[in-house]
Amino acid sequence: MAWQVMLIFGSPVQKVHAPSHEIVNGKAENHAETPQRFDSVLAQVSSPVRAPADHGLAPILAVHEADYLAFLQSAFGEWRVAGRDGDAIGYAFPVRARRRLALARIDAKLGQFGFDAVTPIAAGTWEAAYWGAQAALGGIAAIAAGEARQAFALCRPPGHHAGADYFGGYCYLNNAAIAARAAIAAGMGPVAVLDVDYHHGNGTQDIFYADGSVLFVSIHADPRTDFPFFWGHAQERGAGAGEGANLNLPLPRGTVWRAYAGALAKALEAIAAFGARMLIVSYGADTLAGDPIAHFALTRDDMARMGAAIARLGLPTLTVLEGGYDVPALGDNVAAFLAGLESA
Ligand code: Q9C
Ligand code: ZN
Repeated sequence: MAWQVMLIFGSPVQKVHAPSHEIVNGKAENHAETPQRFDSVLAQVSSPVRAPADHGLAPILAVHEADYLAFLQSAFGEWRVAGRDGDAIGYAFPVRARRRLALARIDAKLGQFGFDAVTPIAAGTWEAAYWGAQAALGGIAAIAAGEARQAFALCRPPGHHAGADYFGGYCYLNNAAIAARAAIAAGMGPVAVLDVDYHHGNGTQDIFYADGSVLFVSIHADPRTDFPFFWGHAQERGAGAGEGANLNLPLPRGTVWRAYAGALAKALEAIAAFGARMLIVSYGADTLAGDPIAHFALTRDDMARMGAAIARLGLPTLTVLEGGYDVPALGDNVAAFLAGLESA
């Protein structure tokens, strides 16, 4: 048996982000992406969770625009100054001619930088997202230093729907992309990002779409039926220097392990063919049967199978947490996936 060290990173500050509501079917419902998700994972992982060092804003600025980061830091305060209760949420979005305008009103800024009505900015959103990104950077630093061959970052809020200058899909900072750029800066490239969350990782795709130094591969629910709808279609293959470095493998609702494993085999083949030397996995447990907002039908044992299949690539691997909304089951699924990853 190979005794690989899996180091786990996360900060309790990540729990201060606690949005109350999201818009579901036209009504305000309790938000699915809760701080209890952090505790569910904390209770089930086998090794102690390390608080990450503060790597500062520079590695985040390697992915996100400075004005977008300034907005994330000031938005909730501006919302309060405007006399509003509750969380900041936009209601008007620029589908045509999206560009930077010197907008005064917080509602306008929320539309300029956000793309949906399910991703509120709450009191602790910036601090939680910042420390989630630091958790991912802690994992890269540990692997770069040879302390571990694998790491897991307990990122919540999640990251894969966030782009260079936008938030959405419960995501504000793209932890996987920040980690990928940090890995390249540390000389660990070429990097592949494998996204196995139920939803397409549109933010990660967008960040690397014309960047041939990172391969992005995603297995997800067909965007014709599922969020984020506008991205994740099979014909999106990258552009310019990134032409061919984007692979989307959409699957229908109801997908079970047999069909999922076929898509995973294609994904792993593409990662090997790309010549990746470092792997970042965006792991969402929302592929689990019975997830309250998603519609695949994988089991806990399938999570272990998925981890083991990925481990056969033999690459240094950072896993970052994305979705998974069956809160009591989340920690056990993460633990099963990580045990699979450590088994090869
Ligand atoms: N009625 C992540 O998993 N819409 N984000 C769901 C359900 C938003 C998911 C609608 C889903 C966002 C990281
Ligand atoms: Zn998801």
